Amino acid sequence: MSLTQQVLKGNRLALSRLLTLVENNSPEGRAALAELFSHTGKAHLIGVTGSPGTGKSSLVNQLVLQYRKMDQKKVAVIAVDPSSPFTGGAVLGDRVRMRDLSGDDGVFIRSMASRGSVGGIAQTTAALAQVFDAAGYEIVIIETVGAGQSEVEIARLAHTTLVVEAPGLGDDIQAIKAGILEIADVLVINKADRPGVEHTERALRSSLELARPVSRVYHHGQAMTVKAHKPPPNTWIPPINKTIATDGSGIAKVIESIAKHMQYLRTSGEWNARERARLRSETEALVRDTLMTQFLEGLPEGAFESALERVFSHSLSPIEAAQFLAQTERPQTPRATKEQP
Ligand SMILES: Nc1nc2c(ncn2[C@@H]2O[C@H](COP(=O)(O)OP(=O)(O)OP(=O)(O)O)[C@@H](O)[C@H]2O)c(=O)[nH]1
Ligand SMILES: [Mg+2]
Repeated sequence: MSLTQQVLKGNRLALSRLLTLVENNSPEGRAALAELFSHTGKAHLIGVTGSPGTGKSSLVNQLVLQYRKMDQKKVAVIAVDPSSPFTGGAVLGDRVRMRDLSGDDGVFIRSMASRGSVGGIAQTTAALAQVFDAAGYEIVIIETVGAGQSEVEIARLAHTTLVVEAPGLGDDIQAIKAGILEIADVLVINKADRPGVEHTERALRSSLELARPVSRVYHHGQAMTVKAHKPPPNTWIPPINKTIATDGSGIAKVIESIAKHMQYLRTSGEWNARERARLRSETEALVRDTLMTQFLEGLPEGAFESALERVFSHSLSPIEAAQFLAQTERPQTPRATKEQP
């Protein structure tokens, strides 16, 4: 039986091996992804992001426990650590916090360290999520540290994004600075057992209001802005949920918010729109890669490098270089064939 067939049959060891192949972007991994694609499109991808130490892993642990208790859905967790070149530390910490999940065959946890570019992380995460989706994991949770661009990329991948805050973390909401609030579908204030929860909640609410559409009215001849009384129908306003991830308080409400968001995505047509946008940009990126490879392979040996040298010395602009290369006469046979003995 092939590796992909074993994965589809639910073999965990095969799944683990395939995830490694995919993470390393190996040819076998890419071939397997292509084979598995027709089995994907069913999973609910949930992103969990927020500043370091807000309790994301603890929260994910609780969410998984709850999903398992509720309706026995298979749940996968991808823990992404964009800041660290090694998984070591993160894995150890997360293992402790997610130990309640070990021994459950319906749960699979995978840690991933960053490799190079931001686009790389998002692409690899997407690929791993596809494998889990094909393997029948109905819920795929992606945990990532809120550190900037990579979260936005990963949020674009997730259907529902949870942004986790905690009271007293250097306030007034690191999230706003990082622009992370804009990607939130559900807001979670974790560590609700700590002082300062009300303050965090107020700050979050006011920044949410700021983001909401306003209308202008005139009062005694003076222009005033007021909040629109009712948001236009079919807009999603991120709910704020308070949790204590260490004892599970408030988790049921978060699950409810996630379910409501899912329902909103389905009824508003947003689910389809997101899926199409995601698949389109993935396809476009691959077309670009393919064309680039074909283009470079078709050029005479060294033509690209020598054009680049002229760009470096500013005797040719990048646009001129591209035009020049596009017009360069191509050898009849591809270089690879010509070079063969
Ligand atoms: N008091 C309290 N502590 C919590 C709560 N949730 C998590 N913690 C603790 O906060 C610390 C960090 O929790 P993690 O779950 O590792 O946080 P994280 O956001 O995943 O951290 P990174 O992945 O390192 O960014 C741990 O010591 C947890 O036990 C909570 O609700 N209340
Ligand atoms: Mg963590």
